[in-house]
Amino acid sequence: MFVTGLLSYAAYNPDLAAVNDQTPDKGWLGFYLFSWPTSPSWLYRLTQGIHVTLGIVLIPVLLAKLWSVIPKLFSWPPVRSPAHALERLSLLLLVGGALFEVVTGVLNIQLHYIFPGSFYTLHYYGAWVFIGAFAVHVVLRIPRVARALRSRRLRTVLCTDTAGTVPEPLDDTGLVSPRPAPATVSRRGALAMVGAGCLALFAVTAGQSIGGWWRRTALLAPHGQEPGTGPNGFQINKTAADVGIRPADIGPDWRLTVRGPGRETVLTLDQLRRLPQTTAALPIACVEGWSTTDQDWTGVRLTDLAALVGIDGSPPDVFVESVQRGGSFGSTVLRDNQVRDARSLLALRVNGADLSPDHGHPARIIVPANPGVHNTKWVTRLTFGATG
Ligand SMILES: Nc1nc2c(c(=O)[nH]1)N[C@H]1C(S)=C(S)[C@@H](COP(=O)(O)O)O[C@H]1N2
Ligand SMILES: [Mo]
Repeated sequence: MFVTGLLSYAAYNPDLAAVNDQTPDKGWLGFYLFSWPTSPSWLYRLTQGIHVTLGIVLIPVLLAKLWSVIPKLFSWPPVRSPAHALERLSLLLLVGGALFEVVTGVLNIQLHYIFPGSFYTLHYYGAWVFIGAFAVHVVLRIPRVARALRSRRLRTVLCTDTAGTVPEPLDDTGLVSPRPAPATVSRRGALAMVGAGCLALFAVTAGQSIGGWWRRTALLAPHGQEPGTGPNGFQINKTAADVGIRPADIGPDWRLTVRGPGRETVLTLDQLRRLPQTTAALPIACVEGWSTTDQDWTGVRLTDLAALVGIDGSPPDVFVESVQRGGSFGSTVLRDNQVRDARSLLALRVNGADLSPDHGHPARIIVPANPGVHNTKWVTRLTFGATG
């Protein structure tokens, strides 16, 4: 979870520009940031699919783990020494961090933005708090874990029914209830329940990341299972109406402005259509974990648009703006390595048809392995060499 989360953050190019990033003061927590590659084109589909699917699938494991340590809440006295106090504080960060990450993550993928601030900031800092506490916890507990695992055989545990299930012997860890009631579930029963919960969640979640036909099995996906039919019949994140795009904004008066150092050119949709057209099979992969299978996008290469304003050879980063007013997804900065990929397009068509208004008509960005949110729809201005 932590690694795929950090990868997702790097994929956003947060070190490029303020429009990409809502995480202020991250300082050296961003030490690892790197240029997110464009190959393989399904890279973000994979890493973010794993992040979100795994996050959901592990919820029963987290709940079972917390349930197993409930006796600790009642251990008395709550603090025995300064060292003990420190250790309990680290547990607060561990348990709090884990719950916080799950709750903010699930709220985000269910499109429920009730956060006091930016999701990125909260989820990013939360992840670092959790992983720090987790590392401390693992180091402190490894010897006890090893002892406990050696003390019994898995086979024996799996063969013991509820009647034969006896509590752990009382020790000084506070993990065992001092006056346990008779067992109501065997250890194997508890394991099976958690496993079945994980499997059930996997079965109704994974389809949204696999895309295509499998989307129908994603019963927990907030966008619904059926994205429509025809060339434009694949998942839509936000419709034109959702973000306040007016028909006039994307009608005959729409223009594309391309800017380079000291040069600017303005194109109509017809002029764009007369430029050399390239087709690339690329997916859309959203931070929320859903993604599409490859769609055939057709449009003008970003490198060809850079050449229009006199940038030949290796184009720099590009600042992309849409006709959208307000909101946070209306603009983005793409890195030079993304601009240079021959499959990076300002797309006008998809699967052989004009883009529908909801998929970004008249023109949208599509870049291989790019997080969905940076594939800006309803584009109206490209500024090469600027970062917002
Ligand atoms: N202008 C604009 N572009 C946008 C968005 C938006 O809200 N406004 N949403 C982004 C997000 S979060 C995703 S995942 C993709 C989804 O593209 P689609 O709706 O065509 O599938 O578009 C991106 N482009
Ligand atoms: Mo997205």
